[in-house]
Amino acid sequence: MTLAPLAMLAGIVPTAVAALRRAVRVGLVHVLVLASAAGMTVAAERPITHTVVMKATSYAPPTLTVKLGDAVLWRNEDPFPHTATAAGVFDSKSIPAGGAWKYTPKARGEYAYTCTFHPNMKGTLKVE
Ligand SMILES: [Cu+2]
Repeated sequence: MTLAPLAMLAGIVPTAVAALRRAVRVGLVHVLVLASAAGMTVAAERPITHTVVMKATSYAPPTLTVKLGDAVLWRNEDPFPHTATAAGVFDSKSIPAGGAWKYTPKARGEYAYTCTFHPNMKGTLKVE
């Protein structure tokens, strides 16, 4: 009478243990997947260089958002010079036709800039 439940228990316990082992393995796999996903995110957040094209007397894109540590390259594709100038913050001076100027923002903030030769050219650099 007491042997039957014991036998049942003996059959169930190894099954339960196996199920538990499986669950732990699956959990470990999830932890590894999450860790590698986090690793990829860290890799994607390394400083990069963004490009703003100066063409047809405008900046493209007109608004650019970067992370602190990233660099911005203004590339002049017009046949005449431009500047990227945020008074008191940064000033490319004259960038000749076909030329470029690279700048790495020093602080977070939102910087409106313009071209000193063409005041209608307006851009915004957001640094997060
Ligand atoms: Cu200009």
